[in-house]
Amino acid sequence: MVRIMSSLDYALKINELVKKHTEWFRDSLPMIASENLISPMAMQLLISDLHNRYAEGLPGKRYYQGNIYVDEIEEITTELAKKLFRVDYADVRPISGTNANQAVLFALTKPGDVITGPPLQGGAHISSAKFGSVGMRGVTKIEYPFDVEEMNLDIDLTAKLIKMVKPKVALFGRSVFLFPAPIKELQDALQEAGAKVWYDGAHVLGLIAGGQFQDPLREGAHVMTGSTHKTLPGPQRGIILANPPGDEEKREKFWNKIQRGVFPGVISNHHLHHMAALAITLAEHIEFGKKYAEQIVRNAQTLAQELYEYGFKVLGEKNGFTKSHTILVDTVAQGGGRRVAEDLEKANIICNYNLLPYDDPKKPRNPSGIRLGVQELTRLGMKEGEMKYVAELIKRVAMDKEDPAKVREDVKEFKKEFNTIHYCFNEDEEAYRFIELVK
Ligand code: DSN
Repeated sequence: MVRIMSSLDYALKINELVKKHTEWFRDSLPMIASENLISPMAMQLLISDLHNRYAEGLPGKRYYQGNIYVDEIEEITTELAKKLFRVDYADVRPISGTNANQAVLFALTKPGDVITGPPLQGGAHISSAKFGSVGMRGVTKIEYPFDVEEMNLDIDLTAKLIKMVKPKVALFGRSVFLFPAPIKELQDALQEAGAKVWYDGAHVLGLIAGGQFQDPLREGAHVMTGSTHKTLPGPQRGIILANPPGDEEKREKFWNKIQRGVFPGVISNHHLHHMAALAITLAEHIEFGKKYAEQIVRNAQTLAQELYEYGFKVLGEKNGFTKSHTILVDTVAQGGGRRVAEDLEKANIICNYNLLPYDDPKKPRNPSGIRLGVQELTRLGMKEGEMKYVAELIKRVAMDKEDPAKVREDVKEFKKEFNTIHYCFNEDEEAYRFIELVK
């Protein structure tokens, strides 16, 4: 007999699925380069009353009553962002990295403008694509030439392109971001073109804040966008930071445009519970970010070296594989990116298949590579020794073609020792928490 599910049954089913998901991640090695674990103190604020409320505009200039404490929270969050990133201008209202990118596009471009940016198969974020936010704004992006051996932009050709195109905005930053963007090296070309320089730091925000990777706003970028839940291990949210060009009046004008791009440009309410959680993350990163960022980079370099020694084709060899949290591996010899990523998932090693610079961007479903990120494993307390074992587990699945179910048992056993959160206040609390639905 087919039993018809009631609404409550569906609610309980969702509860059960969330529980299963949480347990699965507890028993896995999460290695998606864009994810992380929020700290216990920040997590608590996500279920506060702030979740239920609205605030539009800026502190002291709202369109709703009831924002007395919200205003203070927003002011503190903004100050913490300025302190962490050593900037005069910060907007903590965007609700995601893409949303922050949309706000900048609204502020700095108009339909019909031309901008320049990295190519999709060279790791550019989807929001900069023709079918993403850039295209939706009616803006055309001309792609920088990419050097596969350097795993970075071809500096000479990029300089020529910028001088020729004279883009309104020159975009840097990627979602597969192994090495710093050559903003310093391109300064002459950027100035000659009179371009506004925008850096999408979503992936590497926590590294930048921790003094690793590069320092875009002091290397020539005028504005930096980011999401706050990748190497910066906070709530799912976005941020905009700026070092605008010119005198005081020009700087203020530039910043006002950005802030109008945020509201009323691309958001209404800005998810206040996430904003309060972000304040905790920023405070924690001021305290622990340097050590965390340093360990992330050491871990990524160790994992890359180990995989390389096992015979994997790890990209970026010429420059030491990576200077960030990310590693890119060409897995054609092991059956292709998709096949390897799916086998790894069966072994509870979670990563994603990824386009490589020489892949056809029109075929994103069957690319040659996998992307691995170590920021979450580092957050769980793993160091270089553990990275060597992670490389061995990956090799057993991808290279030796061992039964993923067998490897999964070893992953689960290994992971038991690494399920508490580090680099935050209240260290050593349980990482993968599940809150039962009230029945
Ligand atoms: N594109 C996502 C990633 O890098 O995984 C983030 O937006």
